[in-house]
Amino acid sequence: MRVDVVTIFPDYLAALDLSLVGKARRAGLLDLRVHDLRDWTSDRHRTVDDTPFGGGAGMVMRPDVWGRALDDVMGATGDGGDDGPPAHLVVPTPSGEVFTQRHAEALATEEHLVVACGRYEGIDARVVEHYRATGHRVSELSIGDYVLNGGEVAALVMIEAVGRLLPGVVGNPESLVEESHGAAGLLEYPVYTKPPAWAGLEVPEVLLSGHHARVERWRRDQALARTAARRPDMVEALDPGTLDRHDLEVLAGRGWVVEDGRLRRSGDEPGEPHEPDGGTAAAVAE
Ligand code: 6GU
Repeated sequence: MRVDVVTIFPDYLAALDLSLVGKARRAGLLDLRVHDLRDWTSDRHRTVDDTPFGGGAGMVMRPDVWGRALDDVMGATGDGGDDGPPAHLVVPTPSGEVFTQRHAEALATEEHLVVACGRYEGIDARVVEHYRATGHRVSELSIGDYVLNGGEVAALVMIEAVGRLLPGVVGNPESLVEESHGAAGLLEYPVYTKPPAWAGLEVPEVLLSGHHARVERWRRDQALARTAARRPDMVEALDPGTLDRHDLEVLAGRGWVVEDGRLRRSGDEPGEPHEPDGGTAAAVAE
């Protein structure tokens, strides 16, 4: 996969030399190139922004500078030319759809991503409009409900999430199967290693038992209980048809019932959002 990142802070992306993503680059699995947006400015001050039409606070990034940069890194025609399909443009922005593992999985199938990191109040809206109109897929994505100063940290998050899904990047592909936000729709169960006693705390006995079926059942109970305590939105999204009787008992113990083929907190009026009770990890695991 090829990934081009355009930013006014190329040094921000230096972390992508490290760890798994850095290894993937050195192994030739990921061709990642970081570009300085100011290389496409034409004035003495290398200006990338200006005041917003309509007034208001802050500055907006100019479409002409972004257009020159993106035409260069994506290929100007958008028809893919002779070097593959048109690039998929990713624009990190707090006003985008929330980036999830599903987005990471979809982006990991692309041949060429271009990530446009905005700063200030964002990029002139015509940039996204123009690249959509010229045949590019464009994804405006947020990494969560909080505000960052620019798209660079979000780009790091997305590139790491996508990069580890590329074939050959994670040594043991099995480790991608059971993790949180996988297909089961549950958070991951708690994990333990040696020593078996530490700080007065014992590893749960079942994990030392060597009884594979009991370990699997315990882990699933823990995943269900954690998800119920921390992520009621994920419990609501579960298909009760994929749950066995024991699963439903664990959820019932946490106040979840099946009604009209969907999971619902008993006692809640349909349509009334549930107030999280702030349950701690310790309360979950017991
Ligand atoms: Cl993608 N950008 C900025 N500036 N802030 C964010 C974000 C992105 N996602 C969450 N907050």
